[in-house]
Amino acid sequence: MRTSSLLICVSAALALGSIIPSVTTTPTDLPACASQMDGKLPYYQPMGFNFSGNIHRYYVAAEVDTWDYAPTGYDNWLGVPMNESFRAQTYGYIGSNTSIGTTYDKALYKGYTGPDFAQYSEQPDWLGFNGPILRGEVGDMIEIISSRRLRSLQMASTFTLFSNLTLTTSRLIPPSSAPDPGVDSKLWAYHSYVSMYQDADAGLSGPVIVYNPSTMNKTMANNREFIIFYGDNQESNSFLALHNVRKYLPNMFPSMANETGMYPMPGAGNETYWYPQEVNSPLTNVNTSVAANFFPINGWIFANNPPFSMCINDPAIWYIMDMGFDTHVAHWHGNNVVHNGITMASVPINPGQMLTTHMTALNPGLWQFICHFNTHLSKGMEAWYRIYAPWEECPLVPLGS
Ligand SMILES: *[C@@H]1O[C@H](CO)[C@@H](O)[C@H](O)[C@H]1NC(C)=O
Ligand SMILES: *[C@@H]1O[C@H](CO)[C@@H](O)[C@H](O)[C@H]1NC(C)=O
Ligand SMILES: *[C@@H]1O[C@H](CO)[C@@H](O)[C@H](O)[C@H]1NC(C)=O
Ligand SMILES: *[C@@H]1O[C@H](CO)[C@@H](O)[C@H](O)[C@H]1NC(C)=O
Ligand SMILES: *[C@@H]1O[C@H](CO)[C@@H](O)[C@H](O)[C@H]1NC(C)=O
Ligand SMILES: *[C@@H]1O[C@H](CO)[C@@H](O)[C@H](O)[C@H]1NC(C)=O
Ligand SMILES: *[C@@H]1O[C@H](CO)[C@@H](O)[C@H](O)[C@H]1NC(C)=O
Ligand SMILES: *[C@@H]1O[C@H](CO)[C@@H](O)[C@H](O)[C@H]1NC(C)=O
Ligand SMILES: [Cu+2]
Repeated sequence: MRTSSLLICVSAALALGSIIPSVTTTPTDLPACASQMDGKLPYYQPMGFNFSGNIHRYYVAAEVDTWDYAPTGYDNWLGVPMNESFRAQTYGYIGSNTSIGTTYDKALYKGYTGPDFAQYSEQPDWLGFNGPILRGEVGDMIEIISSRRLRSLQMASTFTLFSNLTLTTSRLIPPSSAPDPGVDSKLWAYHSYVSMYQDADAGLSGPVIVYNPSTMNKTMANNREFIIFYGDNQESNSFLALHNVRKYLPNMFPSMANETGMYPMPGAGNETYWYPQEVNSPLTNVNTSVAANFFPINGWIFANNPPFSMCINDPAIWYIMDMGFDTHVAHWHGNNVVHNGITMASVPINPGQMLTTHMTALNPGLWQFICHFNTHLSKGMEAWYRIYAPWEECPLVPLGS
């Protein structure tokens, strides 16, 4: 097994949108990493950064987890079981002995409560396969231990790709990450960046919310905050594609694995840098009739999500992110959103972009929000949201409490 500490360090790091990456320690063991969560400011602080004294600590592991894009077993858009949905049939979402169906192993970020990585941190049920929500105010520091606890995966039959490396990183939130004028919060994101395309198809991204100074608790208490992740997952291109065939369709594995030509372009780059990308982008014969393309919202297709819920008149902040390779058009039935001061029915978003939009929950009902591109919609890009009516009891914890 070949490894390179430099590269594994890079590959394990979370790429955080626009938050100044500062000192990243060398990979080491967990206790050593934990002791580096010492609240010390990194030696370089960008101009205008005025440390608030607040430190937020997060414990994030990249893990392999089994994920079902349609756990209810229903296409809740047509209102029929998946196996009777013409859309699910058309796009290869029905499991068989030659198609994996809707359940795959994915690489996902998981939040833990402490440096022992013993217990998952609590996350909202609608968050789906997003990584844990990281938060902080401008002027704060975020300290993260990230750990790769991907189970030992045999990509080829010959070696184990992942180990349990951990590293500590400190991130400052400078004024250049601040919310837009007139609002107190803004969405950023983190994602894996070994081989971006294969990583994104496997999962491995999550949200970061940045607040203005002294507004985080207040904003969280007085708004329903929702993350919606418009993604696209080509399971045939996930770096776990071959692993999935081996696990879920073992009979097909021999014809899918190309043991001789598994890694593209041997010798094409400086191996010190290139090797992790090579092993993360295995050349396989896995195709879309075996492992389908999904267009999920937070990991769910065909409104399989637990509804995003509000009481009537609640202010809501919808944070939207797009981490795949396609443009999406976020569209809510029943209620409009305000984006940059403009009331909109639909909000377009490009890959790698994050947007923060605001809604007042005026129109009660169980509504869908979708991607307005027909092709994405057909492949599952719709989710539920609910606004409880004035004439029914709202079971949610009231805002401001
Ligand atoms: C930095 O914070 C200190 C203490 O709160 C304050 O006195 C100072 O004006 C701030 N500087 C800037 C540039 O915001
Ligand atoms: C779908 O699955 C159900 C339950 O397994 C079964 O009763 C039904 O016949 C299936 N429908 C089709 C079209 O295969
Ligand atoms: C898949 O199952 C069908 C019948 O259920 C069988 O005829 C076929 O040979 C199987 N194919 C493979 C590749 O196992
Ligand atoms: C990684 O950590 C897990 C859980 O602590 C352990 O079961 C596993 O053996 C470790 N793997 C390696 C390669 O050290
Ligand atoms: C914000 O809430 C957190 C967690 O409840 C608490 O520890 C912190 O002191 C609060 N900050 C302020 C400024 O009230
Ligand atoms: C395996 O990969 C090699 C190198 O890319 C290629 O020449 C060969 O045709 C592939 N074999 C199969 C069965 O796809
Ligand atoms: C590859 O990168 C390493 C690390 O920067 C460097 O030491 C080495 O000289 C490079 N090799 C080549 C062939 O450029
Ligand atoms: C996908 O691969 C399987 C197994 O090799 C093959 O039977 C099927 O025709 C392929 N489908 C496409 C669309 O290439
Ligand atoms: Cu779309």
